[in-house]
Amino acid sequence: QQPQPPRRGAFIVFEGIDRCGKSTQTALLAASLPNSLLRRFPDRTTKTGAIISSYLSHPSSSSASSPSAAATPSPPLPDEAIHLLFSANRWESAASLTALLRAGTNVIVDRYAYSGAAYTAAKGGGGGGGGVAGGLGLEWCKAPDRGLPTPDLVVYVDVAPAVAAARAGYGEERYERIEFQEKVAAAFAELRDERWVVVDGTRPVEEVQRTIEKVAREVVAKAGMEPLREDLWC
Ligand code: FDM
Ligand code: MG
Repeated sequence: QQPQPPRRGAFIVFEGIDRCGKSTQTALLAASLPNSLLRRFPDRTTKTGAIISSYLSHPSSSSASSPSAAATPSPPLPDEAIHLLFSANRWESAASLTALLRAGTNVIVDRYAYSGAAYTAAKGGGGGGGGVAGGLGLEWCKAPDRGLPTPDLVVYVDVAPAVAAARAGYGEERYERIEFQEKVAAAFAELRDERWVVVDGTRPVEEVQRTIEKVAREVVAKAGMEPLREDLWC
């Protein structure tokens, strides 16, 4: 028998609209799944992350007149520019994610490229449908993330925007408005692929957790037999 290389880890992505319960569920899964590590996007600890974090903390209507920018007000970031920063923020981590996965760690991430495409496409005319290739159409939005590590599983935590809006802390950040979140949800629906599992985020936390843990364990068992792919949306 040849010595076996270490089994690779599984790459598990959580997606959903704001306040759907992703952060709770990613933390619970990371705590219950052996040999796993939790990351989140945007990663606000890097240089691009600091710009993104500041962008998100301003309400969309008054981004140019923030008191903290009073001395030298900088113009608001165009939608295209912030979109590319979110993507760059993922590319900054791509090599370290693949290294962890190859070394056998299961990597769980709270948001990924699907959020990147869905949130920007939602600005570009509702769901990004209609085969729009330019502007902020869905294909344009997906392009910068092409070739990132491909998840083995995307857990979509499904909660209606009106339900999410009633949860604590809603409205603190830029995108947390019901009408916008409806468009984000429509764009997410267009991004669904064979790796997605949709879970009902209105069920009790423990029930959602058990459902996710069961799927995740199956994916972890299978991931060890398949090569890691770095061909997202290629
Ligand atoms: N978001 C997140 C984007 O618009 N693009 C992206 O690529 C990512 C990863 O940032 F409203 C949005 C989604 C959300 C906000 O994320 C911050 P959290 O997970 O809600 O903190
Ligand atoms: Mg949020």
